[in-house]
Amino acid sequence: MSNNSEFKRTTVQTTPHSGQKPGTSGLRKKVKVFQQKHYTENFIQATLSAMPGGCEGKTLVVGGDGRFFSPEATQIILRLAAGNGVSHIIIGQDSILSTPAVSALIRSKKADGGILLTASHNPGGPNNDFGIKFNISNGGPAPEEVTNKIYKITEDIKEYHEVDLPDLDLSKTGEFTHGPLKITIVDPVSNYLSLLQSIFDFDAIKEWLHNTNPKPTVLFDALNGVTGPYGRAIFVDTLGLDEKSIQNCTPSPDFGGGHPDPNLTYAHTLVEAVEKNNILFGAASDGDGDRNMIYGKGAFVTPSDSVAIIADWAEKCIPYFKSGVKGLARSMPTSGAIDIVAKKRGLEVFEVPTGWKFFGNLMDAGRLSICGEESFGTGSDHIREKDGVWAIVAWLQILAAANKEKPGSDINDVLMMHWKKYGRSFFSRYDYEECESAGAEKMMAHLRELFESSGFVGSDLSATSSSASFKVASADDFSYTDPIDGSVSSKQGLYIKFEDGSRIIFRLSGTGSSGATIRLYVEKYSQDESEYGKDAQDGLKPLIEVALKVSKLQEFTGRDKPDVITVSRGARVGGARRDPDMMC
Ligand code: VG1
Ligand code: CO
Repeated sequence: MSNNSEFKRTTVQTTPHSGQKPGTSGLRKKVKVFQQKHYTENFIQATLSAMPGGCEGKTLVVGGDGRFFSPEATQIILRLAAGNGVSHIIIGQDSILSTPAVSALIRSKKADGGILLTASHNPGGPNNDFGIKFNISNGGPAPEEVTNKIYKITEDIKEYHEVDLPDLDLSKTGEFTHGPLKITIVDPVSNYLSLLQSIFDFDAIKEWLHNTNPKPTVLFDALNGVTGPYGRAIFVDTLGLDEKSIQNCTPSPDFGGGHPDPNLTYAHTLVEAVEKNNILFGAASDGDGDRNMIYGKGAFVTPSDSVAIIADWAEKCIPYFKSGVKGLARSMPTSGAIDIVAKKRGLEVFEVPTGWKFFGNLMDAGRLSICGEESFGTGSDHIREKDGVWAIVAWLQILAAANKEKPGSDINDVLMMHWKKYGRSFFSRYDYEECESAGAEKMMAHLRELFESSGFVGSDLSATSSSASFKVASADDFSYTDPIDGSVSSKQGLYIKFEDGSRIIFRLSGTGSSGATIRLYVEKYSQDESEYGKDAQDGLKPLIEVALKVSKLQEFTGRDKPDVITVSRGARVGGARRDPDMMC
């Protein structure tokens, strides 16, 4: 048996790389940036140094979505972990682990944290993005206190510590010794699968899938991301469905050249197959498996509705929630559909800033069970990350239950039932990608100034193409005080709330790898049944006009069209500044 002293720990001199500030979800940059000399090493050293309680003698989980540069980054992590005195590393075979699976492993193995190698839904490959994210011992993304510390260390880093180890073979599962490190290489799927089996009633889903005439058709699309093996284990091996029920299920380092983002634009392989083959239930997840899209023939579930509907059905049909749902939550720009469910059910509901890291404390304190974000993120306190596959199975469970109540129910029926009970929140998001940072910042500064000017609150903002006008009820920069630890996160998005309950929100993205992406969110609530079947785009038009006018977005950015529009009944894309209306 080896001991630490036999291995030569070396200290390597380095100089800081600028811009290593973790964003909404880790550090995301072009692969070429990570490949620069000492770039990845600096960030890993800073992460290990910033670990709460230090990293010496600790256990870490390492894995990711298998994107280009993951094997190299894994070997760097092993060398630096050894150099910094980490004692045990649990790795997914071939360095593959979905983000939810990392969170589950940290929790079940009682590890002290995890390093995730992913840029999530951003494209991969030598000319695209890589990313590194640090999760803490509860299995969730490191809070801002830790990420700020990481950034601070990167700003004046002078050295890092490593043990010069040969590359470890990551292809075989088992227990190994690698220099001073104990290594456990695990099958990426089994631990996660048994967690899901303890949460859901798979027999009820099977009963619906196999004993209904005609048999419900199902299609899962992993978009060549990490969920391929998880999808196969669930749809084929557990639910006993045909091979044809899954597609794009082999993880690829560049996601087959695609954009592993589950929305109606980028998951077109799913959308086309569902429409062509009349599939009742279609679903996709993103590169690292934490996002999901639910899409059946002619029916698209917005993420804001999805989380509200799961929250509404959970206690009734998902065994994990049988003993009760503790509380609900959403990110600030997510529609208020879940708030209405909470109110009717007498549950606490929280509004947190964008990013999953803000849900963890509430879950740890036992006040939050189910939460979501408008950006295709849905999850619960079974782990501390959003969980795409979990959300997909939750929808299968709901459909199985709905079919018990009313045979033949499909996704549209579940949606309509929900809106009839609670009203409908129309929601849309416009993304202006890779704008010039200076222009985007100026637009935000202009809005801040406007919000502070006297008379803005109470004023009427009018649309350009109609007589519609909206009275400003409040306008501010969203600030959040964590109810558990009292930490304050400010400047989390500019919102205007109107007297009729509608909202418009402006945020700058924290996940892009270059330039500034402006996100504009609009929301309107309706209890008029005659509107429920409508496309959100029409009803929201006056609000969007108001948003563009008040922000002077075009003037500041030169953009007259967004790149991506996500609407209640679909996402349309403009791609490289193309006309989004042409692409629906
Ligand atoms: C986006 C989404 C946010 C999500 C984050 C990470 O952040 O808006 O809701 O939590 O991505 O998701 P931003 O700052 O670009 O708006 V993932 O699937 O990339 O881990
Ligand atoms: Co993701």
